Amino acid sequence: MIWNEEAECMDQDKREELQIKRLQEVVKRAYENVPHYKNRLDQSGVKPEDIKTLKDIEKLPFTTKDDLRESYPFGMFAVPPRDIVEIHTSSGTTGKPVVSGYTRKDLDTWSEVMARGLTMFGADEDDIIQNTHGYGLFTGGFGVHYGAQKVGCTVIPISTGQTKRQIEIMEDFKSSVVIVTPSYGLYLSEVAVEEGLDTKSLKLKAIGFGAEMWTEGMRQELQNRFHAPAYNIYGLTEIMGPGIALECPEQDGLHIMEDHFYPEIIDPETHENLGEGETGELVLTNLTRQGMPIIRFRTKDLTALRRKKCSCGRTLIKMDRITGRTDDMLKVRGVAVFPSQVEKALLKIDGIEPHYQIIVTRPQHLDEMEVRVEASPELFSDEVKELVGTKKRIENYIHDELGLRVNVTLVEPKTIPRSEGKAVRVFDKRVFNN
Ligand code: DLL
Repeated sequence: MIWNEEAECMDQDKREELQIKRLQEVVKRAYENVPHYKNRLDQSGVKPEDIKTLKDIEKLPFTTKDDLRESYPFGMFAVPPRDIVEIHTSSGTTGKPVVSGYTRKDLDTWSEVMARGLTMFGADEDDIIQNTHGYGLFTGGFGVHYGAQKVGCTVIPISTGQTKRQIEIMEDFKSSVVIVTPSYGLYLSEVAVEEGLDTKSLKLKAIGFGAEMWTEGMRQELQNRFHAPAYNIYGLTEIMGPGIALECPEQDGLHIMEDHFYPEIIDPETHENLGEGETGELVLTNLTRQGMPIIRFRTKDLTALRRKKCSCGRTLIKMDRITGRTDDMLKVRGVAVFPSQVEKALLKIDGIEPHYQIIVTRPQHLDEMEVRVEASPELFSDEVKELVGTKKRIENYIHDELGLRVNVTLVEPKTIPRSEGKAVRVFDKRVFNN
């Protein structure tokens, strides 16, 4: 089944005509309504009228996460605030997160692209979707919800956590599709076994998973444990949320919804555009978004684009699954974490040195984050009670900063190696590239 055959199977020449028309419109709208874009285009000496072909997009300046942060909270909106009907923010950051605003029409687009993806997974009106993504400022919950309702599925908006209850509901409500982050999916399957459930009896039709990096091995595990195919979902808050690219039954790359999001791959160092099949940083442009159109957003995600004939019949370009990032952002249990946020929390606390390490592991398939911090000599000579109190305080500060519970270990003074160049603070022991 294909949700929107006209858009998804369109002849490439025709699609390019549509893309250039939409690109011209969106650049004009951004230029006329968003001061940031007017300034940037003026500085680069580019006028919206200069965009005559798709290749001309390369003349436009990039947009970065910092640009979006600087326009906090509503500076990137291209419509009056009253036309914005929903807001989400990027996960993990307190202080100044990235705000994403949607008009009614943008929510329709979001529903449309997610409906296309869920249809790729084989979902239809007869399906019951258990959505374990968080409902809230994170885009995962609502994005999947809108798409599933557009398809006409029955949605169980259970959100994250309550793992035993998730299992009970899967069994009792006979959920036929579950949406998870890969690590949560594996944890869920483990708890299911512990609870004595025979996962074969669930009769799951499909698993949709995304929001963080994963390995082919993890996908196989998920499929084996739940006896159902697992399909990749990609997206990011800045551009919309989940639904930018999704996997079809081939399970070999994700179809990008090119009529709404224009993809490019650049060399992250030279910023030059790379050719098909070459791995680099994904850059995305909103072609149809009204509330907050973003032009040439540097996602920092590493992938390659491939335009090959797909057995599913869709002509939408495919991207490889994400295997890395160009910055130090980590995703821990689906939450975006920058080491600088941990540092910010540590600086608020007396009795510790500014030397730390972040260690991320995945025991039992669920991410664990440990922060090792050096105690000051004074603190270290104090009583155990003091040390325990400081440990708890750091854990609470980090929780406030990241929205994530971590384990803090206070280590002896001068035991964290000093670096002479760029400090290596993050030890991500999860493996993503196999
Ligand atoms: O994670 C949106 C989403 C929700 C996607 C639910 C899929 C399912 P953010 O929190 O803004 O948005 O994080 C975006 O997460 O730039 C990637 O680094 C990473 N990411 C998202 N999907 C995948 C995926 C949502 N399928 C950032 N594979 C992105 C690998 C992913 N990484």
